[in-house]
Amino acid sequence: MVRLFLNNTKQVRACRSLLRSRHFRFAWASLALATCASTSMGAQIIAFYGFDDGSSSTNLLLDSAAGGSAPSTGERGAQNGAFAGTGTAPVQVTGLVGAGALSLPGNVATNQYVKLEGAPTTNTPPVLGSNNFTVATFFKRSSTAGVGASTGTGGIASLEPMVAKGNAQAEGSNVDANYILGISTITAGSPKLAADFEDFNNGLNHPITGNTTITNDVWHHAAVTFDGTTFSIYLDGLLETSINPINANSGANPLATSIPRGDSVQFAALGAMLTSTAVASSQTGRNGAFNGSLDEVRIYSGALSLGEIQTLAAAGGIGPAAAPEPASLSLLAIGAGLLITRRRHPAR
Ligand SMILES: [Ca+2]
Ligand SMILES: [Ca+2]
Ligand SMILES: [Ca+2]
Repeated sequence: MVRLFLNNTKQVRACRSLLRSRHFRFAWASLALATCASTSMGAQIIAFYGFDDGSSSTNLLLDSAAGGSAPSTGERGAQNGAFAGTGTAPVQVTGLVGAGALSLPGNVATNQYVKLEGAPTTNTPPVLGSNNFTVATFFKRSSTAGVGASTGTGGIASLEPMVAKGNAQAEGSNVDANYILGISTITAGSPKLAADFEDFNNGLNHPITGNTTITNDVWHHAAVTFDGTTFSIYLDGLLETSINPINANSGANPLATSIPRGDSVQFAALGAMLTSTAVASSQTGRNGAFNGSLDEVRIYSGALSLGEIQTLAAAGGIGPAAAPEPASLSLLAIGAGLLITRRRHPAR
């Protein structure tokens, strides 16, 4: 089956019209199972952290909506970060993109991390949840490793969290995890990109792990997407792994309940996994620690396409050059087929 990934309603309509046409059916009979699908419709950025606005703790952690660079439509308010925990604080370092990046010290026992969604001492209703999502970031993992922690029963047994909204807390309610993106250290000496979420049915975890061993002390780009049915992770602008999560215990309508807990009230964080009760003054409610740097952290309310993820990675000089939109290529191919058909059958 051929699947054409399109980026807006107009392209989807044009694609479907071509697939219905007599010329198309004649010339492309072998591709009769072709479908038209959109990938990134509805994906809006809901938070963005560039770490470019100065080294003070306030400016370093600004969501772009609060005066940072390049805000976009769909922002869910100024979800500025705040340092939480005790001990050594994260600092601003030279950015891969823009002036700065965030360097996290990565010790779960004593060091600080970044809590998003409300001040560290208040549990205001979190707003960075979404059933469908893209979470993306540049990262440079330090050879001085962080601290791996379990994402929950049936999840990833040892993960250093980079961007996460959730922590092992309870099962089957809004204190399940919405999204967790980090580095799996299950296999010693062979860290891999990894992600997890817990579903609406009973909090079942759906872990996914990449194939490529992460090189330390080098910038990479990571992204994880859920588009309603497919959970995918991308490293340096290339697809690593994707799965269609289905909870076998979901009963009559597994697809409807095997989706991420977009209503999670666990707090989003950088360099940590937090429960719904995480507080600033201690490490209570925290698991895992990432040791290294993050830059250009982006959270979207929908799944970006491969081409869009490659564009993000290319901003840091990483991955393949952003390819032409897949839709354009597909329509070009269909158009060529149409021309050939017309030349072979001028009387039609
Ligand atoms: Ca930056
Ligand atoms: Ca849980
Ligand atoms: Ca679970």
